[in-house]
Amino acid sequence: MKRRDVEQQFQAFLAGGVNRRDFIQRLLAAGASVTSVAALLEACSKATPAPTVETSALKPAATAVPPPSSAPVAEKGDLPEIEKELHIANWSDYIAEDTIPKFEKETGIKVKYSTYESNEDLMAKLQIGAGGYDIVVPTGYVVTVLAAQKRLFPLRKQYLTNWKNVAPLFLNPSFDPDNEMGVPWQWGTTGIAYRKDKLTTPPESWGVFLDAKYKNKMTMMDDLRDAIGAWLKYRGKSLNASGAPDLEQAKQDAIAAKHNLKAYISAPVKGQLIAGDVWIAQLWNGDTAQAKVEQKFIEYVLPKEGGGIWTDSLIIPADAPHKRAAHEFMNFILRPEIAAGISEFTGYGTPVAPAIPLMKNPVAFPTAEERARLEFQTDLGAAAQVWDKLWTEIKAA
Ligand code: N2P
Repeated sequence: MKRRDVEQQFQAFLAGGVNRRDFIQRLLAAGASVTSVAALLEACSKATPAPTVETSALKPAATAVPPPSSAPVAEKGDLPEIEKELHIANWSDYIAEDTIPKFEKETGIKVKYSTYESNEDLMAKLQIGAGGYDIVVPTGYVVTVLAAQKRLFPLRKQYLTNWKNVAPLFLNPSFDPDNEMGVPWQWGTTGIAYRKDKLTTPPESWGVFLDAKYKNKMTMMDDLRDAIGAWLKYRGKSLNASGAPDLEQAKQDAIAAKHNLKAYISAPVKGQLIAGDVWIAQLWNGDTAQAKVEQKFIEYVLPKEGGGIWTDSLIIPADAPHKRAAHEFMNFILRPEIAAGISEFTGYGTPVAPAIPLMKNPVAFPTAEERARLEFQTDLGAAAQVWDKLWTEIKAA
């Protein structure tokens, strides 16, 4: 989409001629990506309406305006009685098989459960506003974006009696400094899964994806933050970099590697790793552990240049229809035995401290040496649009 068209839509929106939903739909229909629309809306929620829109108006301005009238005003008090339904959208393969049945049996609440494969997918589900979701599970930097847009319902801690079980490491994260918005769900890292029976030497660098020897036997994640982030790390940069030269270099590296890739694919690559169609895949530690249960030759490595570490959180969208039932679910998964069951299945780390001694193979918190190589993704702010454009160019190359 041309910048001029974006500016026209943006101006009409600021002038009140286009409602929020139409504005979002027009941008998406015209080919704008969800990440750039999200960044624009974030800028919007902070920008003062202006008669003409200069490029600078696309950046957050200092003066705040109230949230759009469609966003419910945050209530601090009690919620009505527990609703009988709950709609959850979560990443695929990210919960134990018995978690939902147990919750339904115990509470009588009927759960509708759907899945997605990336934060981009999740934002698309939320942006079109058709979901009616009560709980979704974004990564930390997305919590920052949604909170800035006033699209989250602040937690009512009076219903979270098990909050005391959250390990201190997960209290007051930078993306939710006062723990007002999210309940930590799982944490993990982004590295490389590989088939040790197919390779002579284990991969140790993101540079392995540049090696034509493994052409069509390798995949990287279908996620711009992970896929571009890896190339920034490869060159010793931050995976949150926004400088033009760093991003240009990452683009060159990504395009060079793309010629060797079978696909950009995230969690669903597990089947191909198990079958041996893929030997080397950029992947998260937990999904790798799930695949290893079925194929013992699958291993995981954190490249020497470092990778990503993240926490995903349960959050309640501001327009969620069943907010009290959502709190019941949050409190349920903070129970040690329930949290242990979830992480035993997912292969990710649990933020619920008393769950750890109940587990056979708990994921250990990263050591100081590992932490030094790991970096949290943060909100890119205005640079999100630049990343978006880069990703489109990489995909088209
Ligand atoms: C889902 C794993 C999602 C982790 N299988 C991404 N933060």
